[in-house]
Amino acid sequence: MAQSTRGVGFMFSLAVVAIATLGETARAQSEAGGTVVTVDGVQAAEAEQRTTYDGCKVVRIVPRSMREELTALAVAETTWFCERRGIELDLVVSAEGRAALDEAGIPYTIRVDDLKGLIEAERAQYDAVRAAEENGVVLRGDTYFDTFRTHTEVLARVDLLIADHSTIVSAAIVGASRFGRDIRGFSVSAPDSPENPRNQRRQVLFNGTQHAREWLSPPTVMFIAHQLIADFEAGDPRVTQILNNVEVIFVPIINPDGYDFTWTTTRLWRKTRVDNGNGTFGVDPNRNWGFEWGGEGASTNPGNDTYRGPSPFSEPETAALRDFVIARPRIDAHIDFHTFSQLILSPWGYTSNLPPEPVQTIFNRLNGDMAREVRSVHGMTYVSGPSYTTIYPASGAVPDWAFGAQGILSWTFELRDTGTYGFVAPASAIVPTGQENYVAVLTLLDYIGLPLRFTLPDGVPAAAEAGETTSFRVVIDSISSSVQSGSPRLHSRLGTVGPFVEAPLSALPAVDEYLATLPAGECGQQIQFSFSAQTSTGTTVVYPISAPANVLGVPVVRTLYRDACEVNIGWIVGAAGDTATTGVWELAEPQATNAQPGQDVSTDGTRCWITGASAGNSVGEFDVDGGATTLTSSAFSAVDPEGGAAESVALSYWLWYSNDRGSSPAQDPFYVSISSDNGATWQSLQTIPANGSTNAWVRYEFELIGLIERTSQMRLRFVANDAGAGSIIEAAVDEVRVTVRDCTLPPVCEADFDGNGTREVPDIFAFLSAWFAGDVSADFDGTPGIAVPDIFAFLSLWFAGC
Ligand code: 0X9
Ligand code: ZN
Repeated sequence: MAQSTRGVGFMFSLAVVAIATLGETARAQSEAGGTVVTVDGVQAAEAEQRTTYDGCKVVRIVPRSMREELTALAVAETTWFCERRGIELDLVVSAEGRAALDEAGIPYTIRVDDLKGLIEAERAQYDAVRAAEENGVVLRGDTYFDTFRTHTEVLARVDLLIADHSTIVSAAIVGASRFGRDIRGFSVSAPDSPENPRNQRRQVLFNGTQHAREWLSPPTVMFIAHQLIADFEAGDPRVTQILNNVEVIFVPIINPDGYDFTWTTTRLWRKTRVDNGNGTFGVDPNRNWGFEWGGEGASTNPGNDTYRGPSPFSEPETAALRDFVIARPRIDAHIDFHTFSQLILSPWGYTSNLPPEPVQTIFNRLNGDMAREVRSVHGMTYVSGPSYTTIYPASGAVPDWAFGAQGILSWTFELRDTGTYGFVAPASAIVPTGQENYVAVLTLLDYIGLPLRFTLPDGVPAAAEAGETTSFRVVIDSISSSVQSGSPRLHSRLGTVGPFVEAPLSALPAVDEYLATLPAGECGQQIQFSFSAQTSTGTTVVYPISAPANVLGVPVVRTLYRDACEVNIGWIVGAAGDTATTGVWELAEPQATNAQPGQDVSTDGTRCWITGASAGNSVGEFDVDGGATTLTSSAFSAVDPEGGAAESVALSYWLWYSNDRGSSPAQDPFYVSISSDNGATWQSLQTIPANGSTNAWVRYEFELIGLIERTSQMRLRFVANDAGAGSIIEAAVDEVRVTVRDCTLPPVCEADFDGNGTREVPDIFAFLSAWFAGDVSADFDGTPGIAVPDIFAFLSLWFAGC
């Protein structure tokens, strides 16, 4: 991802802003009494002073000077980000605060209009789910993920998991918080056995909730655990393999004092609850870890949201987790779950330097793999990269300590969303967020647990061309072994039966990369395949893990039309009504920004159609502004010269769409229409809804049968629109294809003598006139020559019908 906005304008880390007193919500109004969720162990006094966020909005400010930034921070109730990737600053500001901004002449845009309403709706949702649960207690039911859960409820569920799955789930005690709340979790692994003792397996640690207000974090940790247990118990081969080799440790909440406080009192509390003695409370646990503690991106101001604490590990919570990790030298990997911004962040946070090789490559590859896995589930984009350059400098964060001091591969995950709901995610986000992160962590667990891990960096090819071989990359890597040179194999067959044919994978120059080449197949066939490789000690690993019972597959198609979008073969930019002033479509090599791709998708060439290819000085410089920009493709044919009317013909293209990276995100849909009369009339083909921004290349495929008449004068039209001010809109199109997927030609109906598609009486007359004329087309009896038996042969076909 490009950092085009970094260094532009004014951007100061919170550490610089030592005079700001954020985080105390002293100015946010509090109310006494009211409906208060009582949480075990919380002092009644705390519960009485609920912060109501009356009149508060989340506003986005683009400070033009350090003075403006300081003023904005000083009037804010709290911060609303971690995504400080550019010059924007998102803050929670009350009505008085906004008046102060107005007075100071600091412009702002509204990100969340009714914060109080959002928080109240969240509580109402919880109350409704809780009321429906028997005795208000979280039992063994499936409503657990229907809402957010208190610390007490989370621990009750942990106890149930241990009790209900005692052979695979064990307790894991971390310690206690400053105010005596339990910090504990559990571990999941295959049952202990003499041949495979549990205490010799590798370990991976997942924890949540260093930051109290990030409520999507504990259910995500819990969801991953539940899914792992369920898949293991269902006999899933991949999870079985993983849990035979790895013990996965889950600690859903490591800052329970802060977490309880967000339930009872101040919903947007971030830190721990220690009394700093100067009227302020709390240390940021994620600035308290003792590796390069107190460097860039950590505050010395106790009132600040990123206060590092008086000394490294001054907080019982971080000290307890530190001791827990040190006592477990088999922990190889760790993820600390936060919200929000959809990021996968690897070390370092304290410096822009990159980790040494070969770990740098390992981090890069796993970053990309995990982001790709996330996207494969619900299409969500999680941007990945080293912390410092991907978001901002942060010293004393857990991944730097885990990696720097303990050699553990460690990440910060920032879960959904990108700011629409921010910390106050709807409960309906719990399950999808859990699902997409589950598959991401599986690839990490594969890496830790398997002697060799296979990944396909470009995925399985969408289709293979009839009569041609198809090549794609395979990565085979390992944390513990090395690949026996020459051992990687492709096992493939044409069709779904018969033996698999073995062929070696050829090594590519890039580390751990190989090229697999599928044999040429016939249109309509399915090519099935799997891989194998050996470690240097002779262990064979196959992929997919259950091959040959389960293998991968690629359909063989016949391409009728292809435009790789490298040269303009007749596309038209612009249409009546277009008013866009920047970001007009062009055919060019794209330059990466936060919102647009850095590369096209076709394997040959480097160009694609894009709304302003240039990155410019900021993400908003060359995006679509001022209205619509229309792109109309050249005319193409969707008619198969060899095919029949019922043949399956697919239209496909790759599309990138981004509309959620600016200050008014998710406002504008993107439209695709199709014409079969050379653009005279159009019908809608696809609309990407305002909230459907992909920020990624996605391939779309449409069956044309039943959708539109197939002619030799088809056209596509793509419309990107920037209706509202402040939105960042970027779109790109590449690789337009028309393919025949089902290549079996329709049976010929011989009784339809005139070939008009139906068998009717006129076919008899047509036949008879050919017969009288002595035409060879009237020869139906198999013996040469046109004679009376041909009439009987034709009539019996005609009566039989088609
Ligand atoms: O600032 C943080 O602690 C994290 N963001 S948040 O908005 N959840 O507070 C990001 C920390 C990333 N730092 C490292 N991985 N070093
Ligand atoms: Zn956080």
